Amino acid sequence: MTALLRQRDGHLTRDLLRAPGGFGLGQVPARLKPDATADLVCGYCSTGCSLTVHLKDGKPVSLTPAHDYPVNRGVACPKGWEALAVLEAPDRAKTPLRRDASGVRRPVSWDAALRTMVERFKAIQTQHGPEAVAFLSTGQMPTEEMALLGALAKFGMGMVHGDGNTRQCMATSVVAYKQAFGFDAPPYTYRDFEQSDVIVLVGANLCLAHPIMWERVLRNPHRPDIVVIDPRVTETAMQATQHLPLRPKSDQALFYGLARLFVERGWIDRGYVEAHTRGFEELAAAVAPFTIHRTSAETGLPPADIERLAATIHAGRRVSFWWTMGVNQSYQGVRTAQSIINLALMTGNIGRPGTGANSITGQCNAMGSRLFSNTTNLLGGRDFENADHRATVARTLGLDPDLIPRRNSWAYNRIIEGILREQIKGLWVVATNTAHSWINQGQARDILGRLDCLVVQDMYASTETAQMADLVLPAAAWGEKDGTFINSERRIGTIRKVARPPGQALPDFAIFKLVAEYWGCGSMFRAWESPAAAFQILKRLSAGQPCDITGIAGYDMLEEHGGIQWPCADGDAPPAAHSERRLFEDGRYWHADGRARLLFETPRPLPEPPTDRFPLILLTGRGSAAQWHTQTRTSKSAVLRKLYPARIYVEVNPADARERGIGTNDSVHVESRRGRIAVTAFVTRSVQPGHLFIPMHYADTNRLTDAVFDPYSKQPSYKACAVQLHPAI
Ligand SMILES: Nc1nc2c(c(=O)[nH]1)N[C@H]1C(S)=C(S)[C@@H](COP(=O)(O)OP(=O)(O)OC[C@H]3O[C@@H](n4cnc5c(=O)[nH]c(N)nc54)[C@H](O)[C@@H]3O)O[C@H]1N2
Ligand SMILES: Nc1nc2c(c(=O)[nH]1)N[C@H]1C(S)=C(S)[C@@H](COP(=O)(O)OP(=O)(O)OC[C@H]3O[C@@H](n4cnc5c(=O)[nH]c(N)nc54)[C@H](O)[C@@H]3O)O[C@H]1N2
Ligand code: SF4
Ligand SMILES: [Mo]
Repeated sequence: MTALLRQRDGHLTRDLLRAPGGFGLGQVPARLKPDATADLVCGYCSTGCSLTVHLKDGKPVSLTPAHDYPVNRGVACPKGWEALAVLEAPDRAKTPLRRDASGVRRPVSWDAALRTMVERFKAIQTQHGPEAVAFLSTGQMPTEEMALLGALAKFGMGMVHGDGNTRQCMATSVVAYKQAFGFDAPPYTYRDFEQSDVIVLVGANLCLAHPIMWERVLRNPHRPDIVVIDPRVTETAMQATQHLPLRPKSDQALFYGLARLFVERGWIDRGYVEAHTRGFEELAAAVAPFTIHRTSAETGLPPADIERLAATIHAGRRVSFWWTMGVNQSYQGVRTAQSIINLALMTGNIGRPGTGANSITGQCNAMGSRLFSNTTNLLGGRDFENADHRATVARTLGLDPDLIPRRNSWAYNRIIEGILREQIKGLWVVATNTAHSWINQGQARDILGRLDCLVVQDMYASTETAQMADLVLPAAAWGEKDGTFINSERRIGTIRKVARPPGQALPDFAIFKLVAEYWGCGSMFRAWESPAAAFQILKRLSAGQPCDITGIAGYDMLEEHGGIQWPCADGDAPPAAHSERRLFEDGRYWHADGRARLLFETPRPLPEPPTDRFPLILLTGRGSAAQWHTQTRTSKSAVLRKLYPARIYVEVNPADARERGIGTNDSVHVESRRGRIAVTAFVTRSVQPGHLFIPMHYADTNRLTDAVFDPYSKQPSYKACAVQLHPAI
């Protein structure tokens, strides 16, 4: 039987490798001439720049930013320029690795790896129930791959729980938008950056984190007021016309204080509020206690600065509000995001050029994950708990509706807790580095270590999480496979295979197909024969949803148009090439009554306030434009390595440094209730007295952070915990 299986699977593997759509191990696909160019959407951040890869003799030799793409128009940041360089690193995962009885990871064949994975996961499910195996995925794979993983895991392998690293990043915006607008939809187009006369950036450091969006701000011909609300003097704040260095997590109080001022002064767009929103009177009553004095006391901002910001927003004709992780990564992120949405709605700053309540996304395909990964949403932005939605998805996929779980997945934090409580015994981690990026890392690693079986699917075998794995599955990377990403402005763009994956590494799509075959549910996914075929399935899954993309013929149309923003429904006039579209121009939202909701709640104090023992607040975030997250990719480029400090460092205000006798480049210890780490001091006024900042890119940072979460979105509150700083003696 085993021999038969092996023979059959051997055939299958070979068939899959030969399949159309670029699974293959061979050179670049035949459709690309040996000396051609191909345009690929960048695989790092959500800006979604297009990069032109130049091939010589069938190999990629260089890359330049695409000139005619509506997103980046000929520019790219250092990560984009170096995107090819990181593919050839020596620590690429080239063959499956399996941990043997003595604890050493040894190379094995795909056949052995897949048999091991299936045997061990099935044994866990037999003993502890199907829910005892879960997955964690990503915002950094093509939508076709995420959708196949989510469908395979939940419909084919019987899992109920699967979440993504987008929980660490976007969950707050998802919930905020769903509750306010009736669907998860960032409403803007990047042209809004160029059309605003007031740009309000809340907890967003565009200059580092979205440099090409910042380029769009610089193209604004209206000499806009640029307001940065951030406790730190970031690179973006340095270029702002107004910087409000508020106390961490006091944004909600600030926006309620602003709302009160607007109500008091009659600066409300009454016509818009009455026609398109619900809950204004209740909101006005709820913000009444936020007098300028209370707001000033809670935010630490002088009353005059708050008044000035109010006056600027009131005077603006096209005001856009943008937020990122300074808002989302908070124990009260959802209500904070909604306090921003409220102000945009109350002032009628939405649905017109240069306006909007705009959450900027993070990873290249965060939006694909939000709509199609089948984690928190059922495929196509639907709801697992809704029988009609399950029926539609089952019909579209030709499946028995009973195969679709009737309840939502646990969120990431609950999956981790489930391991601790021995409810989850097997975990499949795909394209995320939990052992580095998850909050309170000491605890997270201890918990991952308790699993019966940890499978890690990554392009590198060296990540902190892969090093803990029982089984490593080697994945092809960006540039080595086909598919689509959805950027921050809802634009769908393509990536193409231009390079050969190293060794036996396979595109994630092919790995999922193989897992399906070995699991015995391959027949459920026959129609998913290639990424291009999967795209046609995604289109059908989107039909009738706000994110309807049935009007997009396929990859060629996407490439001809310079990407296409959703919605793009079949029957609608096709969008003009290179067009830029925003949502809500008709003032209709996706709640049944067509109105947006104004939502609020009393702000809460910091969960871990400073004390005598831990008197400082630690902020974390992006450290440079050249570093990406846990650095698995960006640390492989010699060019990028020159652009950031190799060693972990902490930014300290001169007052706190002086008090402790600390100078720049001194070795210091930063300690929280979770642990103590050794870092280098950088004394700078960019952080306020009482605050420290450590970039997230270094493995030790999350040894300090405190595992608290927003109650609605379950997003981790990475950006404020209590710490102490000592000289290292
Ligand atoms: N170079 C680079 N670019 C990236 C990434 C990367 O790793 N490297 N990652 C991408 C991803 S996935 C994401 S999610 C984005 C993140 O993009 P950003 O959110 O812009 O980046 P962060 O530095 O995490 O956080 C932004 C700011 O929030 C501030 N902040 C902290 N607490 C508060 C608060 O309570 N209120 C306010 N108003 N501000 C606060 C911090 O001081 C920080 O300057 O970047 C994307 N782009
Ligand atoms: N303290 C602190 N912690 C944070 C944050 C913070 O601001 N402060 N920010 C949080 C945020 S917003 C985010 S998004 C997370 C990010 O956290 P992670 O998702 O853990 O970070 P990455 O380094 O991007 O991990 C992606 C992994 O996927 C692999 N990979 C890349 N491409 C592919 C592919 O095509 N296939 C496969 N199979 N693997 C691939 C990479 O090698 C890498 O190991 O970190 C969070 N953690
Ligand atoms: S800004 Fe983002 S999408 Fe553009 S090149 Fe840089 S990392 Fe890539
Ligand atoms: Mo993120």
